[in-house]
Formats: sequence, structure tokens, C-alpha cells
Amino acid sequence: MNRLLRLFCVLPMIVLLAVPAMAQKKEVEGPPIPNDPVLPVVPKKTFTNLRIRRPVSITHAGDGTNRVFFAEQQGVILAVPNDPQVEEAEVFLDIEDSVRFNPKQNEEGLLGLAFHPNFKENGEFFLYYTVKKGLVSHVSRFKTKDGKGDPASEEVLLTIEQPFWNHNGGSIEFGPDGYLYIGLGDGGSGNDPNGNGQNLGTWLGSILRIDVDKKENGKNYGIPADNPFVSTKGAKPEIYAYGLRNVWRLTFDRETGACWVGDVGQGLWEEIDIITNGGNYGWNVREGLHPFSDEFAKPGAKYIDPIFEYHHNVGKSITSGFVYRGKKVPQLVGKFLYADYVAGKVWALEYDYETKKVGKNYRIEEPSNPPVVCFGETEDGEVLMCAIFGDYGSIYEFTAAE
Ligand SMILES: [Ca+2]
Repeated sequence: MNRLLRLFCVLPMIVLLAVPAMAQKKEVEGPPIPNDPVLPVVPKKTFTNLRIRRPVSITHAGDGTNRVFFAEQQGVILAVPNDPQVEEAEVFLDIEDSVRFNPKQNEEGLLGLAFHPNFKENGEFFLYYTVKKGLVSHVSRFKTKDGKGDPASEEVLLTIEQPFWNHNGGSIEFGPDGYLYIGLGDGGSGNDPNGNGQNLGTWLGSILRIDVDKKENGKNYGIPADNPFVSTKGAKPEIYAYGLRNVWRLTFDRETGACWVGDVGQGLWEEIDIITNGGNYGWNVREGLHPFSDEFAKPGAKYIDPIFEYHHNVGKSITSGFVYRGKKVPQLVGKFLYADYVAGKVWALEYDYETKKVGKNYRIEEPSNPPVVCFGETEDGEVLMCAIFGDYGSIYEFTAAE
């Protein structure tokens, strides 16, 4: 495969650049394209009166207000009532002047938003963003003032050096244990040139887990006692799992607490992982279920395979979503919603936690082939999906077909 194409087709959000390049290339050779059954579920546009720039994170505050929060990649958080007809959004926080975002290198920006589980009481929320100057990401705590986010309240928890502009990850989510999980990328470029995926001495290529309710050892956070590498010499104690290339979205199943991750592949395979404490998910020794490189392989290392993969002849950049636990669409309950940004396809995957086996991988058809950048959950438990057309996001809800 053409090397330039390999670099281009790996990123969650570079497709605007990648599509013209790919149009001139041969189709990727690979296994037969699966004939996925179609689920009678229809994504329907919602919040159509709003003009939201690139909403790459959608969530709620868990405070009983049932508001929906859209984090625009440029650095603005909008808040609206959970009403599809709403016409105006409130600016909840604006830190655009502090955020590095370049539409031509569009993996940077405000990439993650999570509200503290006790937000209603303490007014704390957390952001992941790339900093205006230099190649650095921050995970920061903010507080509210008069009901809105207060930019002056920022307290930086983590400063993450990023060797390249791409593969910043950027998911932040509170787990059922109350700790903050942070999904990172391998630092970027292509093929993980520095071997960050297999290196426990760097945060890159890992999922981190921190305790935001403690301050220890001169840091603005604590390390959970059962983080897996707290006693490993040379390892970063924040690391919870590693061997990941570019986590493009990490979520928790509200019913089982399982941590689901989509890991964007290099040149051939996109994968879905269920993350366990201390797990090594293989990159860059493995890509999906396949060997990739021996360069940074360590003797005796054990790699956890993804629960599911798809070839680049199906799609080229996974956007992982949620195990649906809403009420509106019974056909979706218990299935894992995800999409491919490049192919504009949406699926719902069956998975059995007991046998640890996937079942059917259902297509959810949407004729516009939406370039899906994220999924979000509302406070009432429904799932929203966002695709970006041009400079603006289109928000979808899921409905049962007539
Ligand atoms: Ca992997």
C-alpha cells in the first residue's frame, strides 16, 4: 500500500484530506467484504435548529437538568436543554484562545469533556485539549461560577508531551469506580516510530486512570492503589492499560461497567477492545488480530486481542460509541454502537460478556454515509451520534424503523 495513503487513512478526522488522495488509489485488497445484516433502526437528524461547529464530544452533566453538552473542537462548550427543537445554545465555557486547532491538521483541539460524578455538588468538570503553543495536551479541572464554566478556574492535572500533531486520543470518562480514565494515542506520525505503544515509561499509547479527588506527591491528582504498574520499575503509575495506537473513544457500559474502546488502525485493520486492568493491547507489535512489527516486541509479552476487527476494505477509521442502554429503540438494547469515519458506515455489534464472543454485526443504514466523529449519551440514557459535514456537525438520534 502506498505509504502516504497509509499515513493518511489512519486518522479519525483527516478524511477531508484523505478522500481525494484515496480516490486515485486502488481498493485495498483483503478478505471478502462481510454481508452484514441490516437492523431496522434509522438515524434521524435532531437539534437541527442549532449550528454547532465541530462537536467531537457530546455528554451530559448528570445533575438532573437533562442538558446536552456539545464540545466544539475549536474550544467552546455549548449547553442546551435536551429538546430537539431548541433554537439557541448557551456558551457554557469558551477557552478557544487557549486551544490549538488547525482545520488542516484536525486531530487537535478540545477533544474530551467529562463531568465529575458529583458535579451537582462540586461544580467540577474536566477537559482534554491540545494547548495553543507547542505540541502538548492538557487534562484540566475546571469549576463553575454562576452556573457556567469558569475559564479562570483551570487547574492542570496532566501535561502530556505530543511528539507529533496527530494521534492525540482525547477521550476522558469517569469509570464506575469514580476514577477518571484518559484514552491516549501513540504520539503520532505513522507506525509508532518511537515504540510508545509498548513502552510503560511513557503515557503515550496508553489508557491512564487517575483519582481526581486526591492530591498526592505534589500532583493535582492521586494514583488509585490498584493501578497495575504502581510497583513496576520505570513504569508510569498512571497507566491502566497499554499497547494502543489511537483510542478514538472510550466509554463504559452503564449496565456492566465494561470499558469499550475503538483503536484506530494503521494500514489494514480497525479494532474494538474491551479494556482490562493492566492489559497490553498489542500495538505496534500487533494490528488487530495480526502481526505488525517486531521492532519493539519484548520477549514473553502477552497481547490481548480485540473482540472484533474489520479490514480497510470495509472502513478506515473507527469511531467507537456506546453499548446502548436507552429505552427508545428496543432493537439496540445491549448492542455496541460504532461507526467508521472514512466509510461513513454505522453498526451495532452483539457481544456476550459470558462467552466473550461477538454475535452479529448489524449495519445501521444512513444514505448520506455520515463521517461520524463521536457518539454521546444523554442524561435520560439515549445515544446521540455526530457527523461533521464541512465545518458543522450534524447530530443524529436513533429511532426504530416504521
Ligand atoms: Ca490492538
